[in-house]
Amino acid sequence: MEPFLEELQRTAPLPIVCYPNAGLPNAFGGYDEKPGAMAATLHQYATEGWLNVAGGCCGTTPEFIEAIAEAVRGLPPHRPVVPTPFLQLSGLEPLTVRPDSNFIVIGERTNVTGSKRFARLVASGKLEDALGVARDQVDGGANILDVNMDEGLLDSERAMTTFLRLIGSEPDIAKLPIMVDSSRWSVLEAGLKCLQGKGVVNSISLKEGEEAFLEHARTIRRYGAAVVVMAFDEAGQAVTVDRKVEIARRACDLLTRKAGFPPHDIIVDPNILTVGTGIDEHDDYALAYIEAVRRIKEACPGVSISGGVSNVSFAFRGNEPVREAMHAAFLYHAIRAGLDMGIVNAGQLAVYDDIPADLLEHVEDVLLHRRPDATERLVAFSAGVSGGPVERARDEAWRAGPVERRLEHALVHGIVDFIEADTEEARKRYGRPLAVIEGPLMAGMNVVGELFGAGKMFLPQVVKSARVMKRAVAYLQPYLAAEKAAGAASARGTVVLATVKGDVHDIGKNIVGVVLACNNYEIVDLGVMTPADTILREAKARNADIIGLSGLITPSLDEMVHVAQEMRRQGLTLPLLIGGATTSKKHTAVKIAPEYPGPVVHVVDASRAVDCVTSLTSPALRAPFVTANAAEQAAVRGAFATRETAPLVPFAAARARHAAFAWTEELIARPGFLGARRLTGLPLEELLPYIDWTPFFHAWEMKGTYPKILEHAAYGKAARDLFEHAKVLLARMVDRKQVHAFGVYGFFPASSDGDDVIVWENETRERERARLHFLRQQSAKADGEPLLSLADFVAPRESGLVDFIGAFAVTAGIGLEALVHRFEAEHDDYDAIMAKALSDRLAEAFAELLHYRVRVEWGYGRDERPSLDDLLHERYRGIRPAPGYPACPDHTEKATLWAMLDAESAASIRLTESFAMHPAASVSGIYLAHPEARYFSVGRVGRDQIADYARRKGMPVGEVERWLRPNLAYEP
Ligand code: THG
Repeated sequence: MEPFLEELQRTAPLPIVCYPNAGLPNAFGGYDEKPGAMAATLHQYATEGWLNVAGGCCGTTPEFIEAIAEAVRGLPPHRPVVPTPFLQLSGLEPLTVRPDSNFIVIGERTNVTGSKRFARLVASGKLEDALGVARDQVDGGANILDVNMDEGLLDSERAMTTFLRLIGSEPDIAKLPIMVDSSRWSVLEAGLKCLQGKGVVNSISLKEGEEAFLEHARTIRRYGAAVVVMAFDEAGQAVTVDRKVEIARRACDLLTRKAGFPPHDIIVDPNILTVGTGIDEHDDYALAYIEAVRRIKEACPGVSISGGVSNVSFAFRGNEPVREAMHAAFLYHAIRAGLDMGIVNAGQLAVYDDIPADLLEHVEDVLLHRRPDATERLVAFSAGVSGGPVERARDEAWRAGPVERRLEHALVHGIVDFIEADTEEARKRYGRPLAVIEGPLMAGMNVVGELFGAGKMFLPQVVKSARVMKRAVAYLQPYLAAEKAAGAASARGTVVLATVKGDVHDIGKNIVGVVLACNNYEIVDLGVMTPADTILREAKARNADIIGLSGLITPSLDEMVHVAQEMRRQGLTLPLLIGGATTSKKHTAVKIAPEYPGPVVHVVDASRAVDCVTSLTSPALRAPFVTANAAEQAAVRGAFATRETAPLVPFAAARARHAAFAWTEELIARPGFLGARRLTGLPLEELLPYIDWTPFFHAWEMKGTYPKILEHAAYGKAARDLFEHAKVLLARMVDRKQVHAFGVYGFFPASSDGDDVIVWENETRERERARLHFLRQQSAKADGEPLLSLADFVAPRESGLVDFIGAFAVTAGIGLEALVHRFEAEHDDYDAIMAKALSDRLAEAFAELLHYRVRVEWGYGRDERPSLDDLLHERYRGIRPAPGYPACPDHTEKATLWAMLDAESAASIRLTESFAMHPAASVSGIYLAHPEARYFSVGRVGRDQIADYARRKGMPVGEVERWLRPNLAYEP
């Protein structure tokens, strides 16, 4: 083989080769493109990192090749960015099957044995019409198209070839990956030759022994396709659970060890066999399949599972309603057991919840073999069930009720579809717009409030209700204005909300605003980064009843104290609410409440805000509420003042107990490059596999871990609905590129110098580029346990070795603001909050993806093969602590990172005066590669350390204290 081909095969098993024509042929069949222009285009592609091989085809000459070679010389070859451990298929468009993907629908109708119509059209050569069958499956929601031409009277190889080529020129069909379905190898191979993208071979099995199996598997691999393996072996078809699992295990083992298949390119089909045949041995077939799915998922991690769903109901051929109910019920149970995909009649899938209860019971009796006479009973019952396919009709019975009931229903269920018409109807009936708001709309919101209070509705649903309410009010607005009654506000009170100066986080604040607005409070939302004087000015101007402050980063705690002091100075007495991630009951009681004579109340989460505001604005409830709150805070302060604090280890002694490593050359990992690199134009799709969904549910105040939370009984459908909606919005944000991900990261020579880390200009270690300052633990620990500082994990200057440190800043919030404004303009707080929460997740996913890439580029992680779960639980070498978090709690160190990376211009992330990152959906940190580096909390530090730290930073002690005070309870 040519050395360059060998090199290519080693470095890029799936190379991207680009050798274009010199433009389109002109009217004379000649080519008009010039070498320079073509070379410029290929230069651009190569600069983007898209190419492994470049060249020229029709119309090019040696001059072209010379120009192209010159234009791409020295440019880096394409490398797959991140290997995804998921099944990825493609037609013209990619399809990635992730553990959290929805069920994948494989359209079954393009099958001459599975559809009489299709068979007829193919046999009579009406291939154009046969394409219509394929298109119907696409329109019916198929994600993959199964094509089968196994009919005795057909030349199956030719039919397969012709039909696949025809599909290839229909982009609306060819966008799907193809599953070539045949029991004959020659037909499968004929199909493989016609696929563009990455398809699936359906199927191979061990029926004819290992040798043939492996030979076929290797060939499929060479074509780059995925494979379906049926649960057959030399002894025949697997019918019992044990046999299904045993064969699956053996086949997967052979495929991964001897045919070079990664598990995610294997699809196991454990045989869906027909039930309800009247033969007793068949009664457990469906159950055996479902149980096999569960066990194979465990036995063969990473593989997908599929099956031909319509097989299960062959015994009821001719009775479509019963068959569809059987398919829906079978899928319901099999998907819960872990089924990833199925061959089905796309577009004809019934919804489990829509199956009439009596039919469902009879069908499940058969499928789950719940009684010995199940089949007889279903046969008898099904005689009465006929007619068209089960309707997927949405239950719209509620539309028949009176307008008050309809408004209530729409509010409770968050349905906006009819709200304007219903509001108009109510306006006509009630005469005055205000009467509609105070009448049926408020009544509906009261129901929402009650259900929420009773734990029967959850925050996302309430926010959806609020969206309906806002739409209704927006619709009435012009009438309200005309009536001049707008001023005669009926609100229960006015609340001014703001995220304090220096902070940009507002998801929690927005949720509180929405929930309060639903409860008929007038909300004046001042947004983020609001200075104290703006808050006070607006509160006075709007004659506010309450001020609510929000913040996420620790310096905001100090800013809240400042706002309280200003309120006192200006003589205000209205209640002050404190909320946000770093706020606490303790901080509120100890640091904020003493600064202000009015009530200061810490609000744990949005669901508590209503209670609290109701009490504070009700003449009867206010006094007892305020008294109880003050008493509780006095108790907290008392406990704080008399708290027993363990003595700290003196700073000098703590330093002497640093983590001491035997530093050697081998311990140090050398990064693949030095300096900073930008990452722009990263496709958001690449981030999706790295999303950790658990914090997303927390943002909506739903506690639990993903994916278990979806099945959490307490939340009913709420968690699933929220997740579904999130996925739809996320897909739209990604597809339409509504937000963008920017990032910058770099590696630098570094040495530790005491508890500082010097970042060098270069490896000669002569000039300092920057200096990072870290704090050290001082809380007593068992003897021999080191007291840690992050500096411990970098080779000390004295060691004579050059070590390295990394830094990064990423955001997925570019463009988010515009999107959020658009939603807010449409009175859609639900999507506005959702978009922010999703951008936050994307930014974290970006940090995770980048860390993965960094570990590979740095080298020490090159041989790690972490699973997604490992990634999300950070089970790998190397850490990425962030300034402002427990291991290095000083936010001001971000300024040093920004200087090292030039992050503001490289990634468009700004630091606010409190060192919060703007946009909020950003993550930054440093990378440490030492094998024993781990996260820890600095905890309490002593005055002796504060003094030393201030000296190292060249700041007055008072200034350092200002930044550290909210973080650290240092010695008084
Ligand atoms: N596993 C794998 N591949 C498969 C199957 C499987 N491929 C073929 C089959 N089984 C899945 N496809 C179908 C397609 C249609 C029907 C059943 C399975 C079907 N057709 C109607 C019938 O026969 O009654 C036809 C009705 C009509 O003509 O309109 O039920 O298990 N890997």
